[in-house]
Amino acid sequence: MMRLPWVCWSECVREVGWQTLYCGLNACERLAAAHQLLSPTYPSLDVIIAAPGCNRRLFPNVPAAPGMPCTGEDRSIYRRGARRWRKLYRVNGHIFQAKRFNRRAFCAYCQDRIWGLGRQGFKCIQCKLLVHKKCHKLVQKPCSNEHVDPIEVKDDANGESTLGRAASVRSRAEPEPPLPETPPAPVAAPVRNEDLEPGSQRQYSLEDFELIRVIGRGSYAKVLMVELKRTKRVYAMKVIKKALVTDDEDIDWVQTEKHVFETASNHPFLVGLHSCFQTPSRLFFVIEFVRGGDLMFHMQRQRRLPEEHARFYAAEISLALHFLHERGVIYRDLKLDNVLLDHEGHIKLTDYGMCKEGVRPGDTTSTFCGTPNYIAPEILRGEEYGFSVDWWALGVLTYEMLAGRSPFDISHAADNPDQNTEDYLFQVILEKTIRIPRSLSVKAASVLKGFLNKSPSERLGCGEGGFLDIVSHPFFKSIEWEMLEQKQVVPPFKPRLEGERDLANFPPEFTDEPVHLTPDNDTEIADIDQSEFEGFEYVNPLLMSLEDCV
Ligand code: ISQ
Repeated sequence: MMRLPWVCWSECVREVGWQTLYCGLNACERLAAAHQLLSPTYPSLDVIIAAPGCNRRLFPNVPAAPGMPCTGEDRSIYRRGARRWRKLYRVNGHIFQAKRFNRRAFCAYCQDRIWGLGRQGFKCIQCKLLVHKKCHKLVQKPCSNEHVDPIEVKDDANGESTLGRAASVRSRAEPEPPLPETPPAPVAAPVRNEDLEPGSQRQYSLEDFELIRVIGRGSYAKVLMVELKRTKRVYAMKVIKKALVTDDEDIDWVQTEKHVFETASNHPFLVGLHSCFQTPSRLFFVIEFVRGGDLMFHMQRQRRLPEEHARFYAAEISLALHFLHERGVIYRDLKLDNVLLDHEGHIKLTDYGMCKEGVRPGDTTSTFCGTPNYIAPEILRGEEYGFSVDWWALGVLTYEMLAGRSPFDISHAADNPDQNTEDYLFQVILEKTIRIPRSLSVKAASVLKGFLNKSPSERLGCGEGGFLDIVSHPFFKSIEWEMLEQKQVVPPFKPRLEGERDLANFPPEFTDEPVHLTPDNDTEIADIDQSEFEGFEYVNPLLMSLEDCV
């Protein structure tokens, strides 16, 4: 386990709605990395860190009032992104990662070509040796570059190795060796609208939209509020830099996100897709705009929610998850930040980049991924898992709504460097008995215990009765599920909105950001294999016909 040379140091203490934060951040360059490693989730984590010997402070001030940020404070640091840990296979000193090759490459073991669909090849992340997946265990030649990248690898059941921690694996070694040349494919040329057959779908491009404001930001993407000039309708636009989508696993998530968007467009509690297009440097998802902000934003202002409110959100989220599960999709990234509220107060889940598609009942998968505070014990134990992980995450989220803190709140451990790591959080998730606040009703306590059962086979929603066990749980007795699914139940809270474009429910650290996209950089573009993004363009026919009604 990595030891961190940080000491805990708090300067000013303040109330931010539902939790206490100490701020007084240290401005040394390692802050971002240290923050990622030290603070397990978002705000509850009053760790504020300073490197020994570094005394430049970002916030040597106290906030004007409880709940207000310190001057210069960027609240986005409290939102933690989801991660996908890569699976690596160690053989003869090589550390192989699955790769998809769409250019010519040859197997160093059998000399045949590596080509085709799926992750057909393996590449050593140290010496860059390329082999077929089927040949990787047979490689006799030891890795020539074993000293690079000390990476923590834990053995999995197959005697192969699964990586434990994201930060260490994300750092990539040297640049890729050149593969035999084939000219890079051009960006799929957008069809010009005037060339389309009457009645066929028009393609969109950046020129069709006016960029209005930044409304969100994640590790890979920036989300903007935009206007489609032709109709004056407002949309959210997720912008992803192709240069950040560099390896095959990343390209997979872009494709998964697009597929799930297409499925999601048919459900009232899932954000739907309007269109997709690309420029040489970026991918664009145009998404329906959901105006009420996310549950993270609202929880930061509410401390905790009345049971009635939490029940309503948990029930709508359950319907959205069940819809995805029925279509073979594990969502894998349920968290407060990904639950949006529409203008009436109904929920919509967003962000499908972590989803796993093609899962039939009884199927399992094994990728180690998610947002640390919400990761289910079976993932942490390295077990194969299925839809159960989403019901666990719903338990964590419902607990947060009802208790105003995480069930795995380790903020008390802030000043102990050994207890401030992600590994410690994972140990707590695996071993700690969850304490339910005594202020909660018996039914609420029971539903939380049901979802937060560390054994997936005994977890609520995962037994023989499946989703019906959730529907019939006493906590949800007052829910009329059919009415709920039709949006016929009035939400308990209506976001305050003055007009269609009011951004009062989005964090100012995003909305105050300048909205422009940086100009394309030719050298960066030259390194992008555009063939990876062929066929990304998409127009949702349902939304198109709605638009034509305008
Ligand atoms: C839609 N509306 C508002 C915010 C959003 C954030 C991410 C994705 C879609 C969104």
